[in-house]
Amino acid sequence: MASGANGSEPLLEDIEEFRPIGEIEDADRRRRKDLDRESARAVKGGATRGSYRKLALATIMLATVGVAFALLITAVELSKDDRQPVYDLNLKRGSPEYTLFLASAGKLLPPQIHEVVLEGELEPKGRIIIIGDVHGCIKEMKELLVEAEYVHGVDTVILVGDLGDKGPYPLEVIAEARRLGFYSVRGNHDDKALASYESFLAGKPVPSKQRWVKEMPSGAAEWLHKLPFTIRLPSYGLVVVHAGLVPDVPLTRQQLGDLYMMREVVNTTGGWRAEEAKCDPTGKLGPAWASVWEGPDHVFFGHDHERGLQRRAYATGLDTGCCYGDRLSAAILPSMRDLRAAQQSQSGSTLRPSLDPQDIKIISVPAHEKYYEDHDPCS
Ligand SMILES: [Mn+2]
Repeated sequence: MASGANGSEPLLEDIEEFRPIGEIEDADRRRRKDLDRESARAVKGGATRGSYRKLALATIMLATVGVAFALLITAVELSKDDRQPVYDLNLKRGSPEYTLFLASAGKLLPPQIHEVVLEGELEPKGRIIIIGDVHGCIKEMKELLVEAEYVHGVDTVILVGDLGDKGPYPLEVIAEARRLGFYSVRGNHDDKALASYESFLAGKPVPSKQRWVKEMPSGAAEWLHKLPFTIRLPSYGLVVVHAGLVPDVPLTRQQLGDLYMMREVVNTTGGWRAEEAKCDPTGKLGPAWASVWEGPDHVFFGHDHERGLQRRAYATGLDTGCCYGDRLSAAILPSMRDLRAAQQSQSGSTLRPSLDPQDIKIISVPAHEKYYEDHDPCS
């Protein structure tokens, strides 16, 4: 690993923690082989003493110990893996582009896939500002914060992911997000950046779109690596995710690839299935997932600049294509204190289970220029 600003190597340590199942099985097989060899040696020693009974007993005991040991190791490895129960990455999609996007997921999983931010972690007077796909547009991000009258240390900012690529200042966006303590979820481009960074560290070629990762400080890479796939704020009844959620599937059963890639859903006999129509030549274009999402959580997301701003009863899409020369947008939610006060004065009741769309204020600023032309139908 290239030595970064602080010279530490936690990224690789973290990766080690999330070894793919295949590797775990290989290690287990190796252990079993070693045990077999030990067992064979014991058998040999026993035979020279000429006692077949002792030999058989030793073999059985060793085999038992071996099996018990192997089971114990497997159990320990599996229990380590409990945090990531169902991450089939949907590699069966068939489209080579689709699998390309999932280059790093699975070996560079964050320590926390689904982060929860409790009310006690928010400033009581602070608002929630959720910002759409920034893609390196640092000027517009700063202008949007001014437009939002963002107060550092009071308001909570959450980015919907895709911080880099396409736009001109990916490293500055990451640095500013870290400096100001923003939350962010992982977007498909953050994932690609991580995969490219790993390639760079390993001395392998880096795709031209991610050349910027070669300048990325190790601390920034580590920060990027830790971004969860979803952030939930139970007090607001909201979830932030980069691309979307499949209706009727619990958060922890959602496929990781879908969380940062899906745009549409297709209704099947087994329920809804995520699609990324542009990336799947065989896929039939289904409805936008947000149009069939029925809550109860209100989902804020990005990734779908072609549909632009989406305002649904239980979902708000915030990718308004800043890097394509359109706009950078944000949703602003009142502080919990103000939200409670307003709702109590309206109905005298306690907080509704989900956000009312009228509590969500949308702001945006125009892009300074068109930074990127979309030649890649899959991004
Ligand atoms: Mn995206």
